[in-house]
Amino acid sequence: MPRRSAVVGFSVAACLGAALAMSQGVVPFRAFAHEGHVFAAGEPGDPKKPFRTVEITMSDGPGTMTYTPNKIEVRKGEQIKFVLKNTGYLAHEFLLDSLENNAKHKIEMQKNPEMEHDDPNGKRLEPKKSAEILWRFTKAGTFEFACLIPGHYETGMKGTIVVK
Ligand SMILES: [Cu+2]
Repeated sequence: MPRRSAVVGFSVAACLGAALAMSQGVVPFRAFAHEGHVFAAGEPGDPKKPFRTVEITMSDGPGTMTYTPNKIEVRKGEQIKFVLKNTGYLAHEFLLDSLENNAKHKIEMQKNPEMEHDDPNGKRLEPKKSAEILWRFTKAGTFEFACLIPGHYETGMKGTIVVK
């Protein structure tokens, strides 16, 4: 099960980083309250609370890979249901995180290109598939959604979410 262990390995690394940050007194303990997961962009949403639906299409063509739209504005505290549709010919992913975490994760993905995601903040979609993510944006700031399959980010698969 190389895929599974790759994902676990990444989580352990994230937790070690969290523990180190806590021991240095840099980050409050509450930030790590989600079963050991660190979600920089907020937290998984509550389907019983109101949400706004944002549809995002993933597509690819000769020399291009895109999310449409690739810029979204959200109010702090708002819940968004992302309806993800892969209309391309290749598999794509949608990983919602801080720019820093996506950059670190991208390096992990270069070592383990087969790493697959099915997490509260990230999905991998085969061609012509769709998926949903319900997310609550609890923090103001600029976050990113990205496809970290090697080569895709560089070809344009990144988007910005501004939380005000
Ligand atoms: Cu992609």
